[in-house]
Amino acid sequence: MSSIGRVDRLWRQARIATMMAGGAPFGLIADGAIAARDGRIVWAGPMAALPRDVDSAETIDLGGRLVTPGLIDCHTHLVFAGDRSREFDLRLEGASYVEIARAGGGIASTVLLTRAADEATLLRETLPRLDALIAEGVTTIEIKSGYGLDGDNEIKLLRVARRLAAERSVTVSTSFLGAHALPREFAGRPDDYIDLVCRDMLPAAAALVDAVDGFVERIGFTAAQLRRVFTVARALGLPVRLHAEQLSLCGGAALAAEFGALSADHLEHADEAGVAALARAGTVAVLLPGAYYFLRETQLPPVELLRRHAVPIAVATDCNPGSSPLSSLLLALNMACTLFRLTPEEALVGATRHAARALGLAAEAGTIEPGKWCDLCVWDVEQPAQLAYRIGFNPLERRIWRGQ
Ligand code: DI6
Ligand code: FE
Repeated sequence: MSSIGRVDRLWRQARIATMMAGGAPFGLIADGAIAARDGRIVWAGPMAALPRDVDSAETIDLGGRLVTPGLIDCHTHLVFAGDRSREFDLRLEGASYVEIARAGGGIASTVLLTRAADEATLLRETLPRLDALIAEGVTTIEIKSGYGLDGDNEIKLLRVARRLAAERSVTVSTSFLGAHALPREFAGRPDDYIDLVCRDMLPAAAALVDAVDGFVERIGFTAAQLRRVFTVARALGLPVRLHAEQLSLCGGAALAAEFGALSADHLEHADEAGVAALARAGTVAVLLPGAYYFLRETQLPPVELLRRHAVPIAVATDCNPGSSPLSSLLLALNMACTLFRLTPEEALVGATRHAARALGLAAEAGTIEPGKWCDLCVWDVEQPAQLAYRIGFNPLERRIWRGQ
């Protein structure tokens, strides 16, 4: 029997969904214990195998409750000002998302409001969205820029994203999304804007950035334009991710694969060649059912192809004001099952293990095993599948971030 020695905290009588691959469904341990030291898990396993020498400063009996890894929302546009409820009206009257964008609304309207807001205002407007996610057990969140679209405003958004990590007990991973939409001062000159992104904006933001994202789409940028941005990202040593094949097939999946992207996101219109390329590159497919639902899309992502090619699937909220004003990751799990036909286990893996991988954090988070951050959710449910099954119900009993 192994030895643990002194630990800060020991949780006992837990039903643990470790979310590790290869064992029982959900990596389930029926009657388990978890020990943490210095914010990391040092031991997790069945109570019967708990080393006798464990000496814990604090022991917590969970009374048989379910424990999962802390949830990871690996795709959000959390920091923005204002809302787009007027566009919601227009869409319900029949206008499409693309028509609204082409008429100067859409992302561009949020850019105007976001440029006008200072950091304190953005922080104040963003915290309720973050708190809603945290209340459901999110312990790691990815946050993109992309509503500034000039050097100073993109940096402002990234600084607010970093501030959020200081204000709350949550891990924030940032993505630079300068190539999200064409700012109106560059109307008709997309290549000039990409020049600015490559020469000035991205290098200036790099110190605040964990990865580089982009939007390859008819209302976004071409794959050739994003290739230039990704080439700069590579030179700066930054990993990439991409909004790919969301509204049409534009070659985003192939581009993501070409650069060994951490993730390719949305993918509703991806074809088999794109999926096979993602598989070869080891890129995670991030599915965003909130955007599919809110835009009333009908083209389903190619889930069967992703399974057949063994592409890891993650699920996220895409929380943003235009296509997915969703601040519930549990609802995203339910939607991934009801709309995309993921199994509850696939959905939960998608918000834990595969989400960690999509952020390049597979060694730190996403499963309950020794060495990882001690980020845990304790739930008042019997079965892990219930987390994806119920709608509009939050059974979180407690949330532990870095062992606390
Ligand atoms: N795809 C999306 O769904 C979001 N961004 C993107 O590239 C939408 C952002 C918005 O409409 O504000
Ligand atoms: Fe998005």
